[in-house]
Amino acid sequence: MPFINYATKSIAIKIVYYGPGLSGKTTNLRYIYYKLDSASRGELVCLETETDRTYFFDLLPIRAGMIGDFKVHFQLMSAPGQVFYEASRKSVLHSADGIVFVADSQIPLLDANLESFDGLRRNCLQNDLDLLKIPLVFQYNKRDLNYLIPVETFNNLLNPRRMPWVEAVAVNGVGVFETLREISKLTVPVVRDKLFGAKPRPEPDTATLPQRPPEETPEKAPEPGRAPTGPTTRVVVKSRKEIEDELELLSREYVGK
Ligand SMILES: Nc1nc2c(ncn2[C@@H]2O[C@H](COP(=O)(O)OP(=O)(O)OP(=O)(O)O)[C@@H](O)[C@H]2O)c(=O)[nH]1
Ligand SMILES: [Mg+2]
Repeated sequence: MPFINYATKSIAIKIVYYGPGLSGKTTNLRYIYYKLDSASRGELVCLETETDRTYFFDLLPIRAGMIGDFKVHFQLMSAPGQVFYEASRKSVLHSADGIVFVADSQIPLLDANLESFDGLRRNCLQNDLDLLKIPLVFQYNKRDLNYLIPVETFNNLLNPRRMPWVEAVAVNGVGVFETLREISKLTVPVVRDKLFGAKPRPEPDTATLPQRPPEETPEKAPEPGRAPTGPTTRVVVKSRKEIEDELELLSREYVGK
């Protein structure tokens, strides 16, 4: 669930880069950090060992346009890939709004990718995240190397739902912003719908309200502590199309840099 701050009119959407050790998760975040000017992003925080391996997480906040009059920030986080950091992976995934699975395309690493994806399933379950519903994008990284796992094999084994996938050479920036754009396109509308999709809550005199059409699903109560409680709060939001256009523009800006 995204974090929404009604006082500062900002929404934080958490995207977790997940995948086996050394697949290139931190490399993605570093590239985004170096390509964006400082007005569009915060500082990159990397909690790493002396050998540049993530042991807890990386965090990069970036600005991502508006939903209505709310500023949207993405909190890009990478989870550590090394097998013994399972507890860190689980806590980084907590409350994720979207996941990028960064796979290593080298043939000998097929098992490592599959194990990592199994771990993702397990950690999603433990975090009450539904891997079949949460926005998910696959990045097949290191396509510059020899002896590659074919994309078709990857899709058959990891991605039977055919969620978006991107072939990447993250170390050169190839596919990095495309991946970000894909996960943005999936995440923002879901977040918008979760937060503002339902009609404003009725005033206490419910008898004066028109009947809800039978096919509509009932409004969900806002999560405690995350949404305003007063009945007067009203948020005007853009349509899905407008948001997608905005993201398209934004990603063109990114890619152009
Ligand atoms: N050849 C090649 N090397 C890459 C590519 N992307 C990343 N690397 C290299 O792979 C190594 C590991 O990259 P990281 O980004 O640190 O990997 P990670 O997924 O964050 O690893 P952990 O923190 O241990 O989970 C680094 O030496 C990168 O330069 C790529 O597309 N091609
Ligand atoms: Mg890392």
